[in-house]
Amino acid sequence: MITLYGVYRSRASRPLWVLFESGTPFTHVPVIQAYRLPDPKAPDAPLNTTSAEFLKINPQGQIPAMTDGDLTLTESLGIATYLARRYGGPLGPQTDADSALIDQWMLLAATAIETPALEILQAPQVAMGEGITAVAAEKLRRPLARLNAHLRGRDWLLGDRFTVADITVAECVRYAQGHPGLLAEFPEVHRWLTTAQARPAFQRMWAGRMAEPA
Ligand SMILES: N[C@@H](CCC(=O)N[C@@H](CS)C(=O)NCC(=O)O)C(=O)O
Repeated sequence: MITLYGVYRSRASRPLWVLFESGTPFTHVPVIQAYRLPDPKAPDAPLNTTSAEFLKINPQGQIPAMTDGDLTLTESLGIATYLARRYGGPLGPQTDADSALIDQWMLLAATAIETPALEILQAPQVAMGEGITAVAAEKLRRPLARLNAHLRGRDWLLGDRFTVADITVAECVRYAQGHPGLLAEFPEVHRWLTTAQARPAFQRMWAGRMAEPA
């Protein structure tokens, strides 16, 4: 039985989207980030990333984490791809080439998109936010241009099949969606992201997220 640890308002959104796409049953344990609590060590504090019980699952104290029988995994992208391979049917790779392409796009998202996109998401809360946003947007233009060219004439990253690659990349690009004009520069990325986010499984994940306190 799968147990997924981590609130919706975290990178747990990635495996949650995979689980909802595939209709896989799981137990959800909504561990919250300690930094979001006034006193994470208080006796009545909810289960959080510094709780002793959770540190037994992920000694690094980060969400998401997952157990499936004897297997314990951390790292949202590793969990998402495991779930897609093991339980996701067409969401996962069907051939070695699929497998390589899923890794390629996931690694592009993790190394070239996630950090600058997060800087855009968090910029409104920090000093010098406008400057940070401008620099981050410039860093994103190169990988977004690549995605844009690749998606021309394709519905999804692997062609006509929606896969875990679309989930992992879309969840990283999402962080930059608040930028006022960036995605308009990349219409194929905009089309692809909007279509992915219209899927019932994304909507279910998003509703879960909205139901949690900000
Ligand atoms: N590379 C990790 C990053 C995990 C991560 O930073 N998780 C955040 C929530 S999205 C967290 O647990 N923050 C609490 C902390 O770092 O103390 C992954 O993708 O799973």
